[in-house]
Amino acid sequence: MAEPIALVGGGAIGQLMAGLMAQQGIEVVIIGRPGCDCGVREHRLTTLEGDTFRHRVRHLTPEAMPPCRALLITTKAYQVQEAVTPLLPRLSSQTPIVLLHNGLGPQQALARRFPEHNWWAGTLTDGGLRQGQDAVTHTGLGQRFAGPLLRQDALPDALAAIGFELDARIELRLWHKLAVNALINPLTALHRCPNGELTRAEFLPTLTRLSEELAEVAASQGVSMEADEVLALGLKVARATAKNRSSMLTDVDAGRQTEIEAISGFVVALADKAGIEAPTHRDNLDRVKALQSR
Ligand code: KPL
Repeated sequence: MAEPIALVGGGAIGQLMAGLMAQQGIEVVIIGRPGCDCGVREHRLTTLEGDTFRHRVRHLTPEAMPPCRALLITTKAYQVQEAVTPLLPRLSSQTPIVLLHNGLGPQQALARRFPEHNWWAGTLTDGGLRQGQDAVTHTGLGQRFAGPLLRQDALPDALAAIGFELDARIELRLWHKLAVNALINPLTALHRCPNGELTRAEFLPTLTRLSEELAEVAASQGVSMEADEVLALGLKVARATAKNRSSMLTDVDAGRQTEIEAISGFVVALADKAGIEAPTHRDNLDRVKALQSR
């Protein structure tokens, strides 16, 4: 029998990945925190067509992770390093480790620290809504891309089976996703509004400054993104997801830690390193951190 896919992070995207793979007959095991409740649980995926797909998933502690054909990480950006590091000794250096979180920073940090492992990063634009502990609704069909960070490698078959495409320049795609998140997420959290509100004229000056600063920081890293391209992308996604509450707004409302450090914090840290001013991203960083600590 083929080895299973191991998945860490049981939020909406993690459960969506598990459900889509189970539909393709691929076994997924979910790795919880040390000491978590283990056992086989029934999960439910409500498909785009409104059908209910039920599948059984083994939940295991990190120490019980079996040999797997790939490890998928769908935790929040700030949880990735702590979640993945203890699992590394249980993985072969060939096993793809696929990081699917928002923001940038942890991907490069992990790949630099453990270059013997087969690091991948990916991004997807599907919508998923978690409905209870083991249930998720697929709310929007998106595009799914993944690419290796250190090696040339073929797309893991389990990712291909659920519609991921190989992107050999995944870092550029991650920069585009970072740009979208850096324009939309902090402002929606600070103004407590759905994404579509940001297309109103009053937000244009701030979005323009965020785009200009981001393009300058990207250029300092050898990443070519024009400010007007960044702005157009941010506005396009804000329009396309107009009714969505961003993940950062949802986190703030739930009193959870946000991914601000891997989004605005990443931009500000690179700006500081390159001696560039990024005052609008810094302002977002400070204000969202202040919201979190209330
Ligand atoms: O990725 C997102 C998020 O909320 O984190 C966007 C694209 C902004 C959709 O809400």
